[in-house]
Amino acid sequence: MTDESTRGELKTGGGHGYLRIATEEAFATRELVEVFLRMIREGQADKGMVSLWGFYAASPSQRATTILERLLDLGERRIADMDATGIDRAVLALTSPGVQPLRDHDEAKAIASRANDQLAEACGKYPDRFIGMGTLATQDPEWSAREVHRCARELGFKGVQINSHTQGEYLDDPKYDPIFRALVEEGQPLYLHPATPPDSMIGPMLEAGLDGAIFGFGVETGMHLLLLITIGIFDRYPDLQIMVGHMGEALPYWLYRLDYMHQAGVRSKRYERMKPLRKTIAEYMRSNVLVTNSGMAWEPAIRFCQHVMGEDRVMYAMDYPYQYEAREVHAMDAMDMPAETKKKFFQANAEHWFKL
Ligand code: 1DF
Ligand code: MN
Repeated sequence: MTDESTRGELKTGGGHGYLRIATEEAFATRELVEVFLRMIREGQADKGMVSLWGFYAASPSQRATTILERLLDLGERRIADMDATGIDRAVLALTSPGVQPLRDHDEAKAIASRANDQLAEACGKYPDRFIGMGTLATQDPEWSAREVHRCARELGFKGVQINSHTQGEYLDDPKYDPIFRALVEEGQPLYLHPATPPDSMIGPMLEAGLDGAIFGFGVETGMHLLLLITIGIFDRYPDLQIMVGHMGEALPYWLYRLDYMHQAGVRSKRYERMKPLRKTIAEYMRSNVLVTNSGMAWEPAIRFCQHVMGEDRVMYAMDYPYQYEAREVHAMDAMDMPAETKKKFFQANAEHWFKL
């Protein structure tokens, strides 16, 4: 956290007109980090994992060591960091890529369910501060559907997070349908969180250092959401809500061109997979997609998204511990928008869409 104490304290409790609910906050379990390191050591990790977790789990740099410490804490240290930045409640999820890269499905399921149990325990200990989202071993869609139900009914979680591709496969593959069906049955959102692009995409980004949060995450995840929209996921599940971070992974800014070219593609029957949809992509963004400003504490982008998607669909996120910055909370507090709109951004939209 950069020191911005000159601007005064950030307090929890809503005295300034709203609670701050941060909606894309990460934790890790020790066994997951150990598995990442083992995969890297044994040559089973893809290039993205070598880049991302080779850094966070093994670099002696200050950034990596403090982030790793904070990821592993679901107790007093995290609460103290939330207090210090005025975060009333955090929606927590197992950090990316979760267990999705694991080749051994039984190991993936065991680590995912233990992570869910550990998160549920922390939420039980801090019920007014922590809100849980489940993690899934998407390698096994039927198991994952059962885990969606367990997370909702037994663990009290409010949604699930999937970290983009699973070993190069995307959720538009029909085999993942049970996961969507389970989410709709529970009335819970999917948070489609970034992962590093698979080896088939990461090539030119890697050497330039563009593979991770700086850009590769967004390319991978924005494309993933487009794959889902264009396969007609929201025609199949009109009540499904998908959340994405980082101001919509660039899709809001692209909407005009996306719709123009999508409709041109449909009319010309250029691609077998590109079928007519009931709505335009812009309309789905206004009925089935929610965005958070994780990593994007930038008023122009936030106001643009509120304008094109509706102010009920844009929510606050810090992306703790990867972007733990008090000055960003100050900047968001200072945004030039009506008090009611700001309360929606920080509090009311999260309460509504996560059903808190
Ligand atoms: C980073 C950023 C890593 C985000 C993350 O999970 C993550 C990063 C491993 O800065 O390397 O969730 N993020 O969402 O921006
Ligand atoms: Mn994140």
